[in-house]
Amino acid sequence: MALVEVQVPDIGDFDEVTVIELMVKVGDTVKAEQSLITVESDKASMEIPSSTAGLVKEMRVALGDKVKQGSIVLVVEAAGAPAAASAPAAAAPVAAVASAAAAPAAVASAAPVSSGPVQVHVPDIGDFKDVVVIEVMVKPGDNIKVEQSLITVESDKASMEIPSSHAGVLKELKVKLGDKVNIGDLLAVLEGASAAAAAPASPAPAAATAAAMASAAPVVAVVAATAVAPAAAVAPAAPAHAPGALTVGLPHASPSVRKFARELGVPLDEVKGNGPKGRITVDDVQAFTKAIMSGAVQTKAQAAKAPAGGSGGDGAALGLIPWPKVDFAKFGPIERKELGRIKKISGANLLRNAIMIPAVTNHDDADITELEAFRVSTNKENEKSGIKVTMLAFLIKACVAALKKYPEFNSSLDGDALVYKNYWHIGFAADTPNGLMVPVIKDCDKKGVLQISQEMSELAKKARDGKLSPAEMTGATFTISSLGGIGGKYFTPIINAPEVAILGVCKSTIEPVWDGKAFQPRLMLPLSLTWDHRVIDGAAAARFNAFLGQILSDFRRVLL
Ligand code: CAO
Repeated sequence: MALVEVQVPDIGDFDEVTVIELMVKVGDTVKAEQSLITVESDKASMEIPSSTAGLVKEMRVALGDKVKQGSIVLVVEAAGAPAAASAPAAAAPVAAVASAAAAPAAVASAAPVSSGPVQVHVPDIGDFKDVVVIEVMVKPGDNIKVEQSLITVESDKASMEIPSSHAGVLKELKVKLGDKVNIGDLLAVLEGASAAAAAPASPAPAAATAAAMASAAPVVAVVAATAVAPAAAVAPAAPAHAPGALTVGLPHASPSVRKFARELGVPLDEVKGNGPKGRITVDDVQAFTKAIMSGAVQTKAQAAKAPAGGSGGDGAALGLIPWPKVDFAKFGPIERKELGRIKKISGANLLRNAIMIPAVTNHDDADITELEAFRVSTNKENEKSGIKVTMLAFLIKACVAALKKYPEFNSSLDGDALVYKNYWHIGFAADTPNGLMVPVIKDCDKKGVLQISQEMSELAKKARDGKLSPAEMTGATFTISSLGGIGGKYFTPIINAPEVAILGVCKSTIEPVWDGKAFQPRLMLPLSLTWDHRVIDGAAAARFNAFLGQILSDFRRVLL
């Protein structure tokens, strides 16, 4: 096994550059062309690839070291490496560096002298073809200086900025994010353009032109003309950033880190760089990804989608003031307990539904005196069957009758259309040790009260035992939330989207009801119907409740 010294290859006109990132360590196995270190001059950063594959035996550079062409980066134990492998790296990366750096020079030298509208074209960008526009740094109306960077393009090997050959007001930009461009393509039209007086008359040395770029665009200069990632697949055409984030320049990261972030879908402009000069490293991208996965942080996109308040977002996306942050321990002893999985899921759903649905609740009472007597006698008769009928089973049947009479209550909004469902699957809220669950009884129109009671008790048990299957929790067309067994008078249930209404039921009580001659003791059931005002109006809701009340007070109406 030959020991091979890997040297800094020809890095064009760059003299001494600083090592700002070590991408491998002793003991690592490296591939040929794999990036070993990142170096940076005052104008550009670039990655230095390995000329040979093998095991890293010794690092010869450290962070902050100054290196130049021929400096030994590291020593690898190369399996079967030819002696010549100790020569500087293959020509390809060198060309990439040189051509990227040389690009602005070509622009400047080609600049026509004109006082009218002038066209700015993609200059000679060396061997690069179909490079993707990953950043647009100017917009129509901007006052452009000579050498000011207009766009950033990226190939699989390098990213580079394309400067303007002229000064003037940007009239028209001819490219957009994601476009692929080539040498000679029209980039922009400037007006009131002055000649590129500052441009050298003949091709300037790459370093000199790059320096001009650097002074014109100091924020991004450091990522210009970067070179050489492993010769991997060409980066996807999709822009690396959302358009809104594209105004101030690329985050400070090498092309390989950029590529890595893009593969993971990490928004690089949200990653804090911990490398030298705030540079974003692979470790930073990995740490960011881990933090996202663990839920410790959110991307801006997630925060924008997340609901405000406790279940995720802080409400910023809705333009709300921040959620209050209180150190409760200051006021007394506390215990912190993470929310369970079901609470988190249902919380996020409830919050979305509460915020997004213009919901109104109508309260009413139903006289269930006779129905309750019938229920009690039915249970007595069926004692041996083991099936206990509760008021909720009657309510489900009564609701199906009301839903049939008022079909918009059994519908869902789909964009600008209403989807009416010709099936009646009723969900019922079940209180479980893990939180609220909503099992669904399918085809309630085809089932009797006894069957519904039986299914309900089975599903409620499954819910409490955490054994409900997804199929048993989906497909509801309407939901009932009954607190009847617990207490209360009225409440405002939250609609279970994409349903458009929900019935809340509380504990029935004997109340004095005027029959026209005298007060009679009647068993009254409090009903709270919440409905989506986009679909249902108040009159329909009042009718629905009234009809429900009629059925419950005389259940024979269900048959009509
Ligand atoms: N008025 C008076 N009593 C009622 C009643 C009502 N509206 N509804 C039920 N009851 C009585 C029952 O008859 C039963 O009495 P007995 O024990 O004397 O027979 C007792 O209350 C308990 O009933 P239950 O709660 O076991 O049965 P149910 O069919 O009414 O409800 C279920 C089943 C699963 C819905 C219920 O157990 C449950 O989980 N309720 C909570 C739902 C909930 O949390 N909703 C809120 C959602 S919004 O946050």
